[in-house]
Amino acid sequence: MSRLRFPADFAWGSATASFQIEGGVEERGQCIWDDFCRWPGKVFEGDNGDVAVDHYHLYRADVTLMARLGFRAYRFSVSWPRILKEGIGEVNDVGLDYYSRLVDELLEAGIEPYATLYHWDLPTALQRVGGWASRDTASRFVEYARIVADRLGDRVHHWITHNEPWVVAMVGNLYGTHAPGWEDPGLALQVGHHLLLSHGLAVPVIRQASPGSQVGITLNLYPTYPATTSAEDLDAARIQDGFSNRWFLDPVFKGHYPEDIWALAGAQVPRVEQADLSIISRPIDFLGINYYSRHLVASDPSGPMGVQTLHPEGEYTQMDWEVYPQGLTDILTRVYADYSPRAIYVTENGCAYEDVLTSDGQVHDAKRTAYLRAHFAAAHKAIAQGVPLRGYFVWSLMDNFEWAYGYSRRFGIVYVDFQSLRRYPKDSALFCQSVAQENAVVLN
Ligand code: IFM
Repeated sequence: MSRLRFPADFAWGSATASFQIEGGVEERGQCIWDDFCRWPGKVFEGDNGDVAVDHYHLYRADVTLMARLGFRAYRFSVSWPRILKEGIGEVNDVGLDYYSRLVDELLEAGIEPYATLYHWDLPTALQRVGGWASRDTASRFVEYARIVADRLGDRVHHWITHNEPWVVAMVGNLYGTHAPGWEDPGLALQVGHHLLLSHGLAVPVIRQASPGSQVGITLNLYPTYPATTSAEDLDAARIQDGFSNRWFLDPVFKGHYPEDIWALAGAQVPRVEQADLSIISRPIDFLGINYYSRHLVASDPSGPMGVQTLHPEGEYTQMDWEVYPQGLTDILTRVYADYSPRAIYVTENGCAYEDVLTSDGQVHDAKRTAYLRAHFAAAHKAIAQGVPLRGYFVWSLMDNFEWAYGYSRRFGIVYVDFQSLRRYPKDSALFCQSVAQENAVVLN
């Protein structure tokens, strides 16, 4: 048995996102996910976020639960249409007050708030005038960020501009399986550029409104491995890595798009104005990494970009994502070696499995516990190799609306009965509690 101890001030937390948990639809404006849920066939069984797990009304009890589980940090997102129902214009004080109360409640419980400004719920009114495909939306985002940071900035000291801009751009605009549901490669790259631009524009604004705070961005990253050491497969891995990782990492940390992928994109490259990349690469205080799995790829001239993604033998979660803890060590060490972020947080990591609630209110989710244990150990390995990893947020605090999968995928360490909305900590929550309390992971 070995015991892996984490640095003294390590932030153990859980993460959620507004649309996935809040509900409280009557007190906010419409967003693109409300619309997407009504698009027949796009979301599992037409599920929606109207009630979700009603965190909007149950937040006090949820904060108490987090504290009971020993978490000292919580990553949540602010719903733009709850602050500005039309995306711009009149501020919805009810919405701002809600987040202010949430933050107070967290602080009182000894939990440090980490606020994400955009976790995918773009106001419908802004989508009607082009959404992220329009450069104007970047400026609208900055106004929204200023309003939120002005109100919460005295108490929130960690800000994340965007969650997974790759997913917003590609899954929403290239693959069409997320809102707004388009399938247009050029549009997707333009959206990605505007997301990055809005990030860079917002950084100094947040810093001004929230002096002394730490500002960063969260990217979903996939360590990418070639199937063999052949030149073709190595090339396929380079391309896949460029598309999934470097397309966002390079602009943020190096002030340019990766040349190889830019060339591959041909006529689909985004329109970029002169100062954009220096704005996008303004220094940030930390990088958030969301890690779930890896890519294993081979060359395939008939595949997209000449790449085929393989499905190796192994263990998979209910999302059909391979369980690959070593990938977390690899992505953390690689990102630190290539980009030197000042600090890194794992802002999401977790898994969906088919959980069963027993008649006495327990969930014995041994696979999730094993998954988390192995990934915590993988993070520890990276710290031992010098990576400045400052915290780790489990995705997710509780079962919630899993986007196109609706309520059919449970990522929580707390089980939610979607009918009664009662919460039941799973065994994995108790495991996280022991890790957070002891600041150490025990390996069998
Ligand atoms: O639920 C999502 C979250 O909103 C963003 N990152 C991945 C999670 C699991 O799919």
